Amino acid sequence: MRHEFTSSSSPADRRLNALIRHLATASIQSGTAVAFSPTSSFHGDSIFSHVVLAPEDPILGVTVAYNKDPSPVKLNLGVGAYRTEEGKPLVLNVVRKAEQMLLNDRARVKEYLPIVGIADFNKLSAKLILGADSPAIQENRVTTVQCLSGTGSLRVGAEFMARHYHQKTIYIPQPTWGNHPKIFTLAGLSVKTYRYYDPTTRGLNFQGLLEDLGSAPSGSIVLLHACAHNPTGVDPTLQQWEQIRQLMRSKALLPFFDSAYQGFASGSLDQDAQSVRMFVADSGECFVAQSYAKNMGLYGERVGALSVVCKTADVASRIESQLKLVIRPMFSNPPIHGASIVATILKDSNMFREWTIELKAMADRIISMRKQLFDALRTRGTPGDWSHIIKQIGMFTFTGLNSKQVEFMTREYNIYMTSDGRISMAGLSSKTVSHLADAIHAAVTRMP
Ligand code: PLA
Repeated sequence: MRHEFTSSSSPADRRLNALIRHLATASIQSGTAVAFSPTSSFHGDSIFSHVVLAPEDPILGVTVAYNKDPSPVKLNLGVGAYRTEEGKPLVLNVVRKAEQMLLNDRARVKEYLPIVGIADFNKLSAKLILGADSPAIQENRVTTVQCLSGTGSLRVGAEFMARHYHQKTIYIPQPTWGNHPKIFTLAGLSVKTYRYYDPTTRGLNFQGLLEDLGSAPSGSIVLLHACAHNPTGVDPTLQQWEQIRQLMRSKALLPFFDSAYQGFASGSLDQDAQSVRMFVADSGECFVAQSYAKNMGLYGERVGALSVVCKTADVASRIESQLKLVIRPMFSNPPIHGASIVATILKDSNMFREWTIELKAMADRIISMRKQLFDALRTRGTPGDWSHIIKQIGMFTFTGLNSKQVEFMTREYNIYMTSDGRISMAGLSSKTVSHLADAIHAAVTRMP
């Protein structure tokens, strides 16, 4: 522990020292350190008057704008949050049932959890993503820690790598979820991209991907979307995954899977975990960040897990001890409620089955919305090939609409989406499809 505090070689320490130096210099230069007095703070400018107004988040800011719009026809297709056919947020029945059970259990208390969270939740989460028969789990080579949803799991994993992994460069797909570069940069990693999406085919740029990973320095970290790639909705085929695996293992590239949509791509939890399981089956090491936001509809409960699959049980337990040192000063220990819901559902075979049925229904509704939107554009004779709407998978369609067209649709049709042309299919319903198709048709014909 002593060593932890005195060493100045870790990236976290270096960042902290740089920040302290910067603040000290800035306050001397601007004179704020000397000028401060109780009187000047009452009558003069705020000591924070230099703080500039930050822009809204590119995804969550869409909801902020949507909430301000009084129009009755407004439609929020920004954030990836599931809505029912009635356009309402959905709490799964099985989640309500689990909550009721938890509520009825008078033995439950509100004590702090251990730093790594609920043991059952961690075991069951690893089983869910790696498979019940995973040798890695049986051989105790996996360590899992409960984190704050997918984002928190990614951040904890990244902080660990910045401290303990020899390569500090992470390759992320181009494009990717907008929060990825920020999470990894702030954790102290250096972010580079690999080619992923080809706008001309609206499919995977597989050649570009292989070339870029092929020329990445040996040992680099590679972020992979386990399924339902966000924002493109384009995933490699199983054969392509196998080629990616071989290439990455041959160059000792370290896979960091982001699994935020297990069950949402195909409707099957097992099928959507195949990419991850392929990389675990070869006995190599990897990181996996899981989120229960979408597949269990637990968005605001912030439930997720980080698993590290290691070569040996011994390494796994040492890594866990270090993950605790990352978590303790970050959020101390995770919250109880959401993870208790998940553990209750995962450990009861009937509830688990109920969950898979509700999950499949959500995935199917999204798939049906793809078909309906595609048909509606065809009926209107909207110029262009829209088959990518039904080919892409997961929560989003990457429409190919440009930022001007998006702006037009928001202004004229009160349809809210991210400026890259991504629409959340989960926010669409049979009732709103024609409004969206009208808007896309107008955008494409009036602003080609
Ligand atoms: N990873 C990917 C690929 C995601 O798309 C998201 C969420 C997360 C991780 C993190 O989710 P969590 O922390 O809530 O578990 N992406 C959303 C929401 C659905 C967001 O931007 O926060 C999106 O609209 O892209």
